[in-house]
Amino acid sequence: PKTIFSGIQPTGVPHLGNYLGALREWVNLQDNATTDTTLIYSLVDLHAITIRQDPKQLRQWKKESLAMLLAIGLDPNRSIIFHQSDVPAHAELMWILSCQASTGYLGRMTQWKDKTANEKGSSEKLKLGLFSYPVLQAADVLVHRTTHVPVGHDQAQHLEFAREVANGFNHTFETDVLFAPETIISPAKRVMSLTDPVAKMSKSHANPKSRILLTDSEEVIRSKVKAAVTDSIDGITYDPERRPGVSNLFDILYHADPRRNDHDQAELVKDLQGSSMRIFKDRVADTVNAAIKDIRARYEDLVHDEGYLQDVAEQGARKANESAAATLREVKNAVGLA
Ligand code: AQP
Repeated sequence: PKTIFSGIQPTGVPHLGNYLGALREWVNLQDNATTDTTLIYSLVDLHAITIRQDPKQLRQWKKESLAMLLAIGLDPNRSIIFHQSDVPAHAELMWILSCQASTGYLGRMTQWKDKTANEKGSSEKLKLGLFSYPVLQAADVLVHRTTHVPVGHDQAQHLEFAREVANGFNHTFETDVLFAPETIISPAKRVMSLTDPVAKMSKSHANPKSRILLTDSEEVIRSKVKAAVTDSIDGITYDPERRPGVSNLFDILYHADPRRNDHDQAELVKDLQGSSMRIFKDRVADTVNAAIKDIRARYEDLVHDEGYLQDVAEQGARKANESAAATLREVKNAVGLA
């Protein structure tokens, strides 16, 4: 039997990068899963508060993110979908693992180094939760005895840490209660920002034109793609080093196309070589719109159905609590807490 776990932070409406890099893979895994596979998908709200959130806004984003997970095609009867803070075992296991994890290892994490680079010299402002969140991430995965974790490239290092923590714990307490999970890296590349194509597309970037939201109308998609930063080199070529903007649009076009598996990207590049930038961008906008229009329509219905969303959250919390309870009990036993 397999157990698949993954999470997304409810820090805004998910964007095309979240979808192509992660969420679409979650649905694929669900739709191709055999009956002995357990699928667990979490809205990781405890991770979201590692940076300051407005309480009203966070509550709204939690609801919207849940509606979006359903809109993309996750089925609550097939996948366990839940808010992380509804399952206290995550935070409880995190504490126990924190007493095992080395601060040196955590300090070497790329994301910590990136996020702290601009806060140099002001450790008063740097929060402990931001430093230790890979430990919470390890607990998220380990508490469900996950065997496989689908993530984007940027998360591979944190998964390595989770394996290290699991093996270290088992070794220290002479047990085999924790499973070291395998990583499933998403086939899609990182989707880059439309306004700054050397940075990744992100929910929290200040400029809303930098990302395409899964809720964007056709008109909005068209205008964002039209305004996407490219370059003044003639023609359309694929060259991520010299032409990051155009190449990002190529990647989006290729990965958003449902027929992508029938041809490779080089063919697509050859097809479009002679096009003008306007025609190329139109094609990108059309393809993105076609890929997300049904999601957008389902989302509009779901997000207003408060009763249904609450039922799904309660059902998910109940199942996730059950899934986590056995591991936590055995961990506490191993440590001598129970
Ligand atoms: N630009 C991206 N391209 C491909 N995959 C991406 N992911 C995020 N951005 C891209 C993948 O989406 C999943 C959920 O991400 P997350 O919400 O947990 O956090 P994040 O990676 O920090 O995403 P954002 O959108 O940039 O959010 P904020 O701005 O809140 O930090 C992950 O599997 C991630 O790899």
